[in-house]
Amino acid sequence: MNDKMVIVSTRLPVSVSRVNGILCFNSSPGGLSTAINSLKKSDDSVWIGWPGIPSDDLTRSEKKQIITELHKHGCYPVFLTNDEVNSFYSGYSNSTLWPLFHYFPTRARYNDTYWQSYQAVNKLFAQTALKFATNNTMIWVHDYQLMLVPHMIRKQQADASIGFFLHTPFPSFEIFRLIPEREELLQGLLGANLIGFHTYDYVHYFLVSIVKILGLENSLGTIKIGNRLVHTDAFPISIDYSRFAQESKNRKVSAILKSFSLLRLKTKVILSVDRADYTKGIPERLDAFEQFLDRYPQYIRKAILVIIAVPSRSDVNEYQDLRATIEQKVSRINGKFSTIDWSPITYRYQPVPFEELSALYTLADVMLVTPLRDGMNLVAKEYVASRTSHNGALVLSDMAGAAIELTDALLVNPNNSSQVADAIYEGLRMSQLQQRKRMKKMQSRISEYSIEKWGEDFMSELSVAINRKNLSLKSITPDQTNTLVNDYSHSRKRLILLDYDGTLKEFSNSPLAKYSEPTAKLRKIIKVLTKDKNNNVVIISGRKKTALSSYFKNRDLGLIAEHGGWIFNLGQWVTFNTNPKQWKNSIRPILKKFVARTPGSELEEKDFSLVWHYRRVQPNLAYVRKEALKIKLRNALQSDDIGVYEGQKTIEIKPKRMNKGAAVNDLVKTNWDFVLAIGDDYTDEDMFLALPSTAYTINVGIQDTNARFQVGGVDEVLQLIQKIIDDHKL
Ligand code: ADQ
Repeated sequence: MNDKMVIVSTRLPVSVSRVNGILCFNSSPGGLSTAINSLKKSDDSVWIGWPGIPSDDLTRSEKKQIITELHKHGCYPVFLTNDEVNSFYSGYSNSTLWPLFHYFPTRARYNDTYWQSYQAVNKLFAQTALKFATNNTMIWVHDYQLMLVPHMIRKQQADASIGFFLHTPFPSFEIFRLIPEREELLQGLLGANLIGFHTYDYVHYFLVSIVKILGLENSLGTIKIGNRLVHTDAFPISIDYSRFAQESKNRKVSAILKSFSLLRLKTKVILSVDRADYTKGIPERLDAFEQFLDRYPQYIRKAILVIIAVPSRSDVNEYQDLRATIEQKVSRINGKFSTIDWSPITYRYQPVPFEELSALYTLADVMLVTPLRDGMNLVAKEYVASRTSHNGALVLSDMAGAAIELTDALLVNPNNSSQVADAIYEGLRMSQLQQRKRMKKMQSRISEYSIEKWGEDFMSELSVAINRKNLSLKSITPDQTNTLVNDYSHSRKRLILLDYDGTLKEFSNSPLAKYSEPTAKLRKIIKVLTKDKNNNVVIISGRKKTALSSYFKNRDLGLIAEHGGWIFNLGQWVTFNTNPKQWKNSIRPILKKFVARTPGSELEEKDFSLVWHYRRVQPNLAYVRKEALKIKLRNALQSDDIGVYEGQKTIEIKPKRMNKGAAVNDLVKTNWDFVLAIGDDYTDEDMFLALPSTAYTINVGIQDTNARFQVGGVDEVLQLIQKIIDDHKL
């Protein structure tokens, strides 16, 4: 990873604490820190985040000391006050978003002070990131605490290269919609060029929320927002595989193992390692272990459960309660099954050093990883990597993202305690052959896609996303614009085909003609263009002929209405279409029913087509209705000649052969020296295809197009035409 990178995450890999008045620097617990720290970063990369100690407790010289010490680790601190830590970190991040993202809505707290603080702290992070960002810097923002940062950076630096990765699950729409600030959070993320998730399920849930809450649709995971493209994809996070594999053979680890073996005395070890978090399902796991001993008493004195819980977020009430619950359960189960010289559960509420963790992974016959929800879960992967002897069994919750990759684990529903109890039993009894077979398969998957690959994969997709913004958008460059203007000036016989709505005029909320009158500026531009005797200017639109006639009275201007249904020729409107009465009569009642059931939608009846408009419909309802309507219409249409087309917030039913391509067929037979065609939607694509390859075809927008060039919006179209006019005058 050689590009300059600014990593932005709430916590740094190094945490600062005060012990007996002295500042201490330790590595931070948790999956994000473990994962990103394993990436090899270039020397001028920097990782910015909160060092874990509130700034109110620090003197100026201590802050300097922290900056200097962190600098040695490639980090830079964002200092947060006690209040900010309470409202932003413990509050909005860990008491609102965390429970919701893990499907615990009843634990979520909604508080406006939390939200205010979340915004303020996100701003602080964005500003700090911008201090380090130069033109070719990749900014990689991490996790649910900083969802507003991408948009905040984008506002300051429009062409910034920003990636975002979410380490938690992205919940389904029904959960996400509960968040009072759901729109702002989604808008915040859409500031990024690439948004990564652990699994495709999370990508899908995100895209559903985007369409239902913001009304933005996507094409194969790419969302168009304004004149930008935002890409989404799944990048299942991994671990530093070789570090775990090698560590298990380390001498120090062997020594620790030896000391364990003395205690083991042929006891089977079931291991559980987590941050002490209610999402990890530790109390539920204890219940399952109790059931296991009840059901399979032959394992009393023959199997022990080692529970390692690393303290986490202990200033949040839920976490204090959780610790109490775990400890009560441990002591009750120990009380129930212990003998004088044996207890079934060994419990530690503390972080363990890496060598010891590795020794425990090497020791465990069964690894019990049963979170109630988990974005990925690295512990499961760490266990698999540590099993260099290829034996051991992994019992894994199917609510963890890791379950999608580790299908050779014993997969369980963590809420089904009897299933978990049986899986422990199955793991302990599994034959060596079976264990090796399963373990090797899982190892081959994880070793191939290690943390470094994960990081490289994300960064290379980010580069693609950034380049795509410039390359495949076909944005017309200043040089190409100059050539176009020059060709215009040097030609004598010109054809200019202009779509109306979305090209010359911004969309209005209503399809009624009176709401989309041309502006004075537009009228002037059209007048100047048509005055030039060398120009044949044609407005080619889906509008009704009455609308176009009322908009433009210029005698020299050609008009094509209803996508070619009507052509204004020699002072009168002509058509070649047949009477649509029959198919319209069968389709109209369906559309009327949808209008009645969908507040804000309208039916427009043109001479040769019917259009259902949903621009003013609540986005989530529009999404559902539009999909249902398309299916209904396709089933109802008897004739192959009539098609159902999705336009800009419209569903249009019209004869297939009535299209802009057919409409310009006669026009292109003339020998023109210069052809310019501009349009914004699918109807214009037919026109682009019908024109000679030398024509200047321009799509308005950023979707895939047959046009040779693209411009961002109506303003740019008008600017381009104005430039043609101005330069031609010179
Ligand atoms: P976490 O919720 O922290 O991570 P996880 O992925 O399991 O969960 O990572 C925990 C890390 O902490 C592991 O590397 C583990 O070795 C370490 N650890 C746990 N207990 C420990 C102990 N007692 N002593 C020492 N180390 C301990 C978040 C998301 C996850 C996602 C990761 C990475 O919640 O779903 O997998 O980020 O994206």
